Amino acid sequence: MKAQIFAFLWACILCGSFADFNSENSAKPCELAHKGENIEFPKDFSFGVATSAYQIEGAWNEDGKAPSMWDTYTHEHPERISDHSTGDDTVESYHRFDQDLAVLKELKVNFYRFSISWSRVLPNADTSVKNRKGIDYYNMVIDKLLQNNIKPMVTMFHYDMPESFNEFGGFTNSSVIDYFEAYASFLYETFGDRIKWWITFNDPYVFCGMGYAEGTFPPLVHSPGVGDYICMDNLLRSHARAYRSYKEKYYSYQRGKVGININPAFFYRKDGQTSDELVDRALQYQLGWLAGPIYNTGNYPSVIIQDIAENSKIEGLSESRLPVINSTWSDIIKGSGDFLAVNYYTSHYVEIATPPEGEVPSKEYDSKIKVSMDDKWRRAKSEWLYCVPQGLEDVLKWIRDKYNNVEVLITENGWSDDGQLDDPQRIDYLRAHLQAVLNAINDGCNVTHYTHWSAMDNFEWNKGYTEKFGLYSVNMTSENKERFPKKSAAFYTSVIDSRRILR
Ligand code: PNW
Repeated sequence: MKAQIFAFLWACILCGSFADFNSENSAKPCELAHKGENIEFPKDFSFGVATSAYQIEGAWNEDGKAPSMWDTYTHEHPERISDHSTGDDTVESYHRFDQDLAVLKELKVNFYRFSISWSRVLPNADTSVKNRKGIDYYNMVIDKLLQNNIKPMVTMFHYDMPESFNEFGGFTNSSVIDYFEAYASFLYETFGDRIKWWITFNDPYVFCGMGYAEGTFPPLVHSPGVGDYICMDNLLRSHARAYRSYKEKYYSYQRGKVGININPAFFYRKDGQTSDELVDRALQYQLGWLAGPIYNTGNYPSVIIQDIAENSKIEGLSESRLPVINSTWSDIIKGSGDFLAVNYYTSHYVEIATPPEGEVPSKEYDSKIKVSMDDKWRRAKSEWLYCVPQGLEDVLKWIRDKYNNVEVLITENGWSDDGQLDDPQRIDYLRAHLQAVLNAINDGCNVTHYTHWSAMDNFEWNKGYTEKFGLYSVNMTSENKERFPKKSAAFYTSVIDSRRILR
């Protein structure tokens, strides 16, 4: 009896403090005022939603698919996933694409961004085996989208490296460049008659940083300042070669576009000063690391080259930890993007750390910066995600100014919660970020697509099914895994219908 009373009291305390967090949190601003004259999105502006293969497909070992490193990782390390879950089945999109299609039709999206599982179509990672059933699945997806007037947009690589290639080094083995180029060419050949939007890589910073520096994502390598830099370098070269292959062999008759996806934040000075130098440094270390070489100079940003060379010397190394891009490679890399795809979620405060913080070596240490969040910003369920819509507007303007107003696609933007159908916070976030996009367009930014992450709740990497980003909820306990619209889904459709952000 005592224990029951105690449990009851404890529950009350917990629910009380949760209610406090929630009401206090929702009182925080998550909005952005309209700027400029136009209140309508341009006629040819497209709205879509995104997913990725490992997060939604399931069928991890069916019909000839070989494991990716996310399959082996979740099987071997359940303790690393918040709810000890895996993506073995997830929302079963491999078997339930018709249900996904119904969602997309109901949302009235203009396009659908999904990713192809490399080891589902090429189980050996190379082109020695082309898995018919895997290819048939994506052909079915693409054809049904087109029949319904929904443009397919493909991500070639969304974290799920084939395990067979991971075993011999993954993105630290420079053979990955040849393997990725062959994979990309195979995709152009097989699907390029119908795919006009190709994204080579999703979120290189997250992938290389968590996989090869922090060691919190597979392949669990802890090698900050070395492993992550090599990963980024091989990934950049893989991207550039895949781009060149398209231009040389496929573009003349397929006429599509190829770009890369980067996840920037904007940075605001903690000391309130207005000089741009620190903000620029922070952005170069993040967005500029890959966008600089591709959309600007063909080489890494000079601030990065200098800092890392200096520190490497102090550490007694004969060469910089940052790989060198020679002139042959520079020519391949420079200009290797028809558009820049941006996943924007949140922003940070930035300050110079004196002395520099972080492990020696590490990106944190090399960059000499320290980032933080503001208590005044509204927080999502994910601890890294705060609502800072102004950051999206500012990032878009920075891209406009630094990269010659390259075409920008927002390929992800979204909010996490517990998955409730009544989700006013997601609506606030969506509304404010759409406003940021419209403000940026009114200010001359060349943004042509907005994509919400995600179409439906799915496997959120190390957070399993505990953080939900969907416009639709999925009944995970029923046999048919029905998808149900949240209130935010209707709001998004109202924007797509009216091309305005309704109050
Ligand atoms: C994206 N950040 O990753 C991924 O592409 C999705 O697969 C994922 O489900 C989604 O975000 C939600 O986490 C990001 O810290 C993770 O700014 C973190 C950040 C950005 C993108």
